[in-house]
Amino acid sequence: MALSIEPLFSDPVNGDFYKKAFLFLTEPERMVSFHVPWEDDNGEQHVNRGWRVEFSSALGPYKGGLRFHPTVNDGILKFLGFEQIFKNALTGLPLGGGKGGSDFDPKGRSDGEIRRFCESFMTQLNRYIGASTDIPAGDIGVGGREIGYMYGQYKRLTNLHGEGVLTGKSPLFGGIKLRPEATGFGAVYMAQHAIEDKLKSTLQGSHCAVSGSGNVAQYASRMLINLGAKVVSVSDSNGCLVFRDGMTNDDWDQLIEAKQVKRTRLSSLSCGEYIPSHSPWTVDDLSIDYAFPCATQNEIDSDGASLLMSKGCKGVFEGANLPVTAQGQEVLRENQKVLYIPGKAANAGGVGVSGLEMSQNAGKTYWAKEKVDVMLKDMMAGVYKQMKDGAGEDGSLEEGCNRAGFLKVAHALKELGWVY
Ligand code: NDP
Ligand code: 2IT
Repeated sequence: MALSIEPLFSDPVNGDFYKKAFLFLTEPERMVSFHVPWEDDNGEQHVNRGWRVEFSSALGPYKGGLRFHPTVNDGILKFLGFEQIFKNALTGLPLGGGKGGSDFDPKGRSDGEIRRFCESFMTQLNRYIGASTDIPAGDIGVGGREIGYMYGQYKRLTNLHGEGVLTGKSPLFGGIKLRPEATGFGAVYMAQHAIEDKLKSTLQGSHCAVSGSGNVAQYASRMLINLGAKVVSVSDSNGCLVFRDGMTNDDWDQLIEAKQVKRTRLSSLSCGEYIPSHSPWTVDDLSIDYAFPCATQNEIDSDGASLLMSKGCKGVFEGANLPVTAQGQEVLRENQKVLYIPGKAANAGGVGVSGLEMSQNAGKTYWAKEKVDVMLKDMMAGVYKQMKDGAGEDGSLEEGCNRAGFLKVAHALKELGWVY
């Protein structure tokens, strides 16, 4: 991000202002941290830490997901919240940026334990959020089930119902249709735009490696299959499941059953070839035309990026947030032909449809899935255009999206009188 923004600091007219605005944005407006006590199924008490980073409200209420994972700490949430500011700016909706979560590890926990944890988390969090203040959603370890339990507790505590205070809710109580699919579908729509525009090609028949097997990976895979691409991998933190001829619809159904219903590991699936202790970025003999990292940050290091380049990979589209390390990014930049689209553009469809859920809730109504899909496609086309325009004649798409997001927020800071 900083590498793309730095050249703006020498702009003869606005350089000093851009520098001040960037520095202003590097610290969150507010950050809260709290205890989350909860009881396991044996009656034993545990206490985890929860956080909410309210990073920037320049464009609108703080907006961003909640992550439950043992690696969560304030530093990780700050980098995620920082990225979220510029991603949300690119959606074209009036959304500020935030992120939150807990170091709670949901793996292996019963439904009752998850519910008790979510209720306790919301007992603390509810005092900081609101439909016009801060609107959390899901991220790693937080899906529809967790959002439901948190919203249930929010309703009990506040006597406010039908509020767009959380997004990613069930369509039974205000959730927008297509939110579960939005991040993965959006990443593939973005890849389609870039491949058609820059390579005059399509995804049809191409070998696409997907990492992760959670929400984003599941629906990126679904849309890639719909478009005739071969999904050659998915993964989890224990290993990689490889489909050399592409995942079939039956394989995808098995994946969904395993992950959404049984909540089990990829190693238990009877389809594909399971390679323990590997990710799609470490398997030497896997053909990859396009990479869709959809697991977590720093999953593609310089070796992974070099391996992708040696295979002739033509595009990296980040479904996850910051999945390529700084050294891995250098490898991609050296290869000037590869289409590299950062998460703040490629995965913006998730928060974009969350923004639509807020509008839907404010209107006390429901929108048809087809309507939401059209709006998601338009939004991704808009993000692609801003990225291309931001790149100008010589810049990369990476620079273009970083600059377009930043400039929008910087100009808002000036008009609000917050930076002058
Ligand atoms: P899920 O919890 O649904 O799935 C996460 C997946 O990533 C799992 O397969 C998990 O494997 C794997 N994973 C997590 N941590 C690691 C790790 N340290 N090493 C290897 N694999 C890991 O999360 P999502 O699909 O929602 O999120 C995936 C990424 O997409 C994240 O970077 C998130 O920030 C980003 N994102 C999500 C959006 C959303 O709407 N959900 C929107 C935009 C971005 P395991 O089960 O073994 O942990
Ligand atoms: O990283 C992200 O954009 C998300 N986890 C989704 C945030 C949201 O508010 O829908």
